[in-house]
Amino acid sequence: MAISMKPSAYINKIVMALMLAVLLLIALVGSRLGLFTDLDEEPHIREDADKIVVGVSQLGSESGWRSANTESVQNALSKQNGYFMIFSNARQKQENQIKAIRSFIAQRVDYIVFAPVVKSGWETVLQEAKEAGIPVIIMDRGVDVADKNLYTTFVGTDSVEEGRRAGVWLEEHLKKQGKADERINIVILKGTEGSSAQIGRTTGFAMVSGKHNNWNILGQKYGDFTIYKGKEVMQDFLEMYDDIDVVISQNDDMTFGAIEAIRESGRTVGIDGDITIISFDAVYEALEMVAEGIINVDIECNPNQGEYISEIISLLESGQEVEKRYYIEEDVFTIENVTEELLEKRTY
Ligand code: GZL
Repeated sequence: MAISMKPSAYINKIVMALMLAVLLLIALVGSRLGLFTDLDEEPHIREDADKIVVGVSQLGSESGWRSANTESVQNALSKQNGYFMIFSNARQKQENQIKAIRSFIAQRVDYIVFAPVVKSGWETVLQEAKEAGIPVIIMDRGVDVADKNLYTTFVGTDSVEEGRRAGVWLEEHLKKQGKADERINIVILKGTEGSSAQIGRTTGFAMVSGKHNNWNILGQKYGDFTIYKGKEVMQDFLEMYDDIDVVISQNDDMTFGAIEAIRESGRTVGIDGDITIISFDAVYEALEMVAEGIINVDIECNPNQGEYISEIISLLESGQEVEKRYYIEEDVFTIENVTEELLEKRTY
């Protein structure tokens, strides 16, 4: 029995056949044009074949510090220095970093450098890079992976030590003020939730604050390392508490926003102000505010990591061993040591 088809069924069949033909055409043309990277293909012959090809996944451009960090990497991994750099800005999204790293693997770069926006969730993509035989250099922030062999080395800063330094400075400051035993009301503006910088600075400061029962932490909120969010969080704190003595702000951009909010509320900041300001990063604009007595102390976090990365790649290129971790020198800045001479020499 012939199965008679309704007219609409004929049309569906024709449409399906046409769609299939179109898809086949796209695949044929696409492969001719090299639109699809087949992992088993021979690596594409790149322009600048003599260059070291480095895929860089930067987490974003959220702060002045981040811009300085990016500039440092781009200056170090330049064509003049023998590199062909492929740069990706993840705009604070982990999935964008994972996509970028997979793209670097598909392009068979020689090295991958990435600043992880958060600590966790990297095992799978780092395993893929390892299986592709591509060394991974982690920059600025850390990752939580059980197998440390999933990356070659880490170049960055010790955020726990930075947090501890903030606590030690506050201990000394209160002693000088004769307030070592007074009740001190503190609010904390935290950086990007889950980032090693936020976790480390919070942990380091808590190592000191936990020793002082008279230090009363009124509240801690995430300000995402940005000026806008820092201001918003500080406005919330000012509405909730009318007796804040100290602000711990985990980067200068949030500090700029917080100071704006405090001044708009009619209160003052800094050495002769109502509220003591403790900040992190020590970017140029913030150091000027330290010199003016507006920010009481700024715990440095050095963004100049590009040259370290270039050095490490040179060692690896010549078959030499590298350390598992490279911490960059950092300082603590107050009105006492932020001089005109120091400001003239600052590169960020
Ligand atoms: C710290 C770095 C932080 C800076 C912020 O190592 O990851 O991210 O403190 C930046 O300014 O946004």
